[in-house]
Amino acid sequence: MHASILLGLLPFAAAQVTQVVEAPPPAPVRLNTTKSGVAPTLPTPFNGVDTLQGAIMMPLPPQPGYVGLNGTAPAQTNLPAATYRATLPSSMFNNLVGTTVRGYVEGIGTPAGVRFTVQLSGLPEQARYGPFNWHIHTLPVPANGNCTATTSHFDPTNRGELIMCEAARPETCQAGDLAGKHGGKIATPGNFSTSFVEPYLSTQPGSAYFFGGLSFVLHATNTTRLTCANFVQVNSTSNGTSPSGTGPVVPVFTGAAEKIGAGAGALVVALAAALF
Ligand SMILES: [Cu+2]
Repeated sequence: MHASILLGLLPFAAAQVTQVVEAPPPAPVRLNTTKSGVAPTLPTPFNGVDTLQGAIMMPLPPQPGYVGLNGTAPAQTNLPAATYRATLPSSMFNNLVGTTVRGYVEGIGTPAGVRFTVQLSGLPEQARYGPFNWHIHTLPVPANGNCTATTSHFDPTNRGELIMCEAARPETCQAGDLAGKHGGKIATPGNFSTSFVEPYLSTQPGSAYFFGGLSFVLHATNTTRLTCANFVQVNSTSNGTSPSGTGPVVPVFTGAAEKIGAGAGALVVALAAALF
């Protein structure tokens, strides 16, 4: 190959290097305490726990009797028949996975809890990035689409996430841990859909279990946040089909400053794989 051709390729090579180094991945952070510090089930000795973006990377197995500092969640009854829908944006918060996950999560109040419908498409490659975790988080997604700003799982009973949710006792789980209570991480390729009734969330504004205005977050297996959207009230209700597209506009991520570069993201995945 002529040297002139090589020189011509240099700008492209430089651009690729720049893309990787300008957005380093968040480093895992080792915490020596957990959010709730719930007794009596902390390991002895407790040597801390690795977190990524505030989430525990490897929760301990479920343990019978483990509940939050605020006790178990009470069942939510006689809820307003209001519908709240989180519609995923057309641009992924984190594009390291090479695909855009689209779809929505919708919840409608019933006499006994919230009936949720989940419809996702375009899930990333399972072998590299899955299975995918999914939760309701404590804070809304800001206008710039930064999923990290949603902070931790919605957790009105202050349970923490050191110990995995015991699906057979959902009242002891974090209220926002939809995956933990309803089928686990998403392990199917491509598309995913499910529906269920969730007794420990509410459509009643003012309730400690109200999820309106909060956010839905989809994670890669190492907890990296892939995409997110806010639950906004909509007039129509789901009948199991796709949304009409007439719902409110949700924030669409357009900036680049918060994104994780593809190469950097792969490093995070590799690191997580090494830890597992
Ligand atoms: Cu989450």
